Amino acid sequence: MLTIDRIRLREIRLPLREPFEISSGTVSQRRICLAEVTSSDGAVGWGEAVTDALPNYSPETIDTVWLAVRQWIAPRLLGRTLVGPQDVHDSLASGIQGHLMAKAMIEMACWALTAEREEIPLAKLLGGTRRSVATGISIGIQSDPAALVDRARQAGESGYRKIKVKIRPGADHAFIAAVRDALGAEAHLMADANSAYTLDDADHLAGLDTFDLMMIEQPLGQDDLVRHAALQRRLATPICLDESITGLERAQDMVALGSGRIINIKPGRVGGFTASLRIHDFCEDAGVAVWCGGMLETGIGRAHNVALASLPNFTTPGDLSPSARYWERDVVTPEWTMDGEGMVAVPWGEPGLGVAVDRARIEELTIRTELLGG
Ligand code: OSB
Ligand code: MG
Repeated sequence: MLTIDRIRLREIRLPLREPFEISSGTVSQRRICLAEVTSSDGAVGWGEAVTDALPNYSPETIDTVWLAVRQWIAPRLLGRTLVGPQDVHDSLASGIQGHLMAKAMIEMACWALTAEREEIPLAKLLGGTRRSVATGISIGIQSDPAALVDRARQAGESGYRKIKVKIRPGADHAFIAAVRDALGAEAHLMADANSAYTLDDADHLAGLDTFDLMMIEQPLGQDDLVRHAALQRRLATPICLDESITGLERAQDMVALGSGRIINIKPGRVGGFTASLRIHDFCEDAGVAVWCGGMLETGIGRAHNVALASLPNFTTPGDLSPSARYWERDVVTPEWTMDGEGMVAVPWGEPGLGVAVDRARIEELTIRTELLGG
């Protein structure tokens, strides 16, 4: 049984070590919403929203997350007794449309709280099996191909198992060609467009087929499952959907329509772990590869992602870079690290998140806080 007594929301500001540019915008300092959920027996679980300041990746922002939790999500959950974290997703499904990132933050905090309380690793609670997870890097748009090649080379040398390059019209073929040329035929390369193209660009995108990419992620708009299907028919490169997959039904639609062949599961985007597990299991049955994406999370969101990526059907390296790729100093101890083979250890020896939340560090970064319930 799980009774949620209170939820503390926090906004922290955390500068990235270097700006991260995608087709729809650049972020230099992250605005991150964290939630600390406390149960009636005093257990605590942390959640992190995958939003930022602007609605460029999805309609949600840190401010809509805050509003949705305060106005609709917290009142639905506070003081209610649930059988367990498995119930949170469906409890929030009816009567609150959308706001999946806000729901995910709270839902995932409830799973972390339960793992903490049962003194088992979050990975185990979720049904994970891997001792370590393979990681890839996501490299933002660079000023020119030579700068991108530098980054990609460094990444390859540090052990990353997959190199994802952000693209947009005007920064695509020449950039990818340069990286393929520099890293050789064996390198595991992919591109992520974050919806920067339209179906009119089909021939242009088919030109990427010669670079033997593992996949091209989200070339078209979030709602464009039908157009993605038309595009996939014209590409040899598999399409991977990110923004479009907001739950199990969209994953089923992708398969039914042929809109893509691979799914980037971000638990923070699909409404949390329950939805992620449903998508994972469906894809396993359907023979669709999945991998765990990232949203420049702190060590808290990273703990959630690493735990999820330990499930068996996460067969492709995730965007699970170590803390030092993003921050001067993370908000957890120990920080997340990666070995020379591109593997991140799943903390099986520790209960809950598997890392300690550094409260003093978080306090220092906090801009605002609000206590709901209690
Ligand atoms: O599309 O995967 C994406 C970051 C911000 C917004 C969208 C995306 C990303 C990333 C970052 O690719 C991956 C990471 O966390 O390292
Ligand atoms: Mg993406």
